[in-house]
Amino acid sequence: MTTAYQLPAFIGGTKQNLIGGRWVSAASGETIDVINPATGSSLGAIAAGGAADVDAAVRAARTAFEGEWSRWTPHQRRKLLLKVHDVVLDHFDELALIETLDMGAPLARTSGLREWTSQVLQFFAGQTGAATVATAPNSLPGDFLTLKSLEPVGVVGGIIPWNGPLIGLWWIFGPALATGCTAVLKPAEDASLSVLRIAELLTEAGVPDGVINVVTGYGKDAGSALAEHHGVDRIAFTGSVGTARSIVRASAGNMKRLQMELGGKSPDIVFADADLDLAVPGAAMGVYTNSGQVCVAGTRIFVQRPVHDEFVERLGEFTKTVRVGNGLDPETQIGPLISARQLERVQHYIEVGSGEARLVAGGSRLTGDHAGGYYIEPTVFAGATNDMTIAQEEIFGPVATVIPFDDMDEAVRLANATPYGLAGGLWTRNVSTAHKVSRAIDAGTVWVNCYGVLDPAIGFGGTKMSGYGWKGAREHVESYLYPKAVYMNLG
Ligand code: TXE
Repeated sequence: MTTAYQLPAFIGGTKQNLIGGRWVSAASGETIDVINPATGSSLGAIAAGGAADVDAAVRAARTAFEGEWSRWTPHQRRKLLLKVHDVVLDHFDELALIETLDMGAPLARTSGLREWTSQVLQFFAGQTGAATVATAPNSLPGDFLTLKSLEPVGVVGGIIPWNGPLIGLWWIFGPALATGCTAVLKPAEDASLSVLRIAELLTEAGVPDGVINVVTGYGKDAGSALAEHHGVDRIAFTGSVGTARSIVRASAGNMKRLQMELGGKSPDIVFADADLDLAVPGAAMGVYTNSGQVCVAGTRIFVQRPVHDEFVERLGEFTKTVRVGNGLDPETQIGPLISARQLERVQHYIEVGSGEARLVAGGSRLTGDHAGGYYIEPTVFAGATNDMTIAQEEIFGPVATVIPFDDMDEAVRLANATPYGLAGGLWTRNVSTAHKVSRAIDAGTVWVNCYGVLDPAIGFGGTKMSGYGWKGAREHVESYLYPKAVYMNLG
């Protein structure tokens, strides 16, 4: 049952790109249909941007970077970010609805991002003074004055995926606005609407023309053109490892600075002394949230043998209670997958998993009222080992794989036996276990007795094949700046 809602006026028609403060169609005139994953019906179209559009956007971003924007003081940029904060929050109900319609996440989740959005914008507003200048008056023999400053790197190309554009875009716009960089953002072809609406709001909030540009389109056209463009100084990418490799190669031409946040196959370890009332729903939702389309999803659940059977049984029971449906229904906990392609991918892995391990719950596509959408039941496999395909490859769907273990050493060894290193979790009442294991897990972020919480002032990032470059905190801001030394002989 979906409650009555008013379709935002923004939905429908053909959207254009924002280039140099003007809304323009793709040079080719081509468009991409926008599909509501909950119903399979059309929400309009976006521009299918390509190399010519990216080139125009990069030129506009360069002109803005070298123009009036370069003379804005940190104080002015802070005021601008706070204004953006207010305008975006004023429109948050509309933005959440657009995101739900466009990429399927439940309204409960997208509206719940209001507080996080407020925090992330306030955080970046507080970072506009990061480009400080340090002086060292007497550090060299003779009469020298040395200055060390941090300068904005220039034009930043952002390439983001479809699993949470309402979150992903701030990791690019936030630091760009804070540091005086300019940006060209290429959202995913499957979910661009909330980015385009926010681009309108940024203009309304007073972001100068050309500082923020948005070019929609396919990765092979607009994305690769951005990665190759010699007018781009830095690429911030979130997505798959395969695409990351091609971006790394394409960006070598002018030695772009890179930030790569890729996938994961994160371990979530349940020790025998854990509070299972907390661990069962916590670990389950650590996989199912956003239909499993989360880079940090804790998809490999390692459970210590004394509680293994009880845990599996309770996880199966919990999973059957999770409400899957149209994200507009306030009761819905899990919406559809993003696309027919993603549904096919997840179904393929469920088939592989059924041949490798024991299916405990879920596993089927929803039919009946849900036939038009890309819904899959949350799914649990048990009796698995860490070398199985479902334990090694990122599925990006609501599929949990439970693997038993005997002791702490084995848990850590199995947890780290993956090419990825984005995140991990553990559930225990023992503070010593919590410390030892959280240090031993090879991952950028570890949660203890919780999963997926994120403070923009602390941030997160990955290691190994999950990429490099921290999102959030001072490190993120500094990666939009480069250090510069000036040695002055005063003699
Ligand atoms: O990702 P892509 P896809 C993983 C997840 C998912 C799989 C495939 O396992 O099932 O990747 O998803 C743009 N040059 N993650 O195919 O291709 C593309 O248009 C430049 C994990 O959607 O990486 C989109 O904007 N750009 C991940 C963005 O890259 C290119 C989130 C991501 O798409 C390009 C998403 C190219 N050659 C998927 N090709 C996470 N870490 O959260 C594509 N793009």
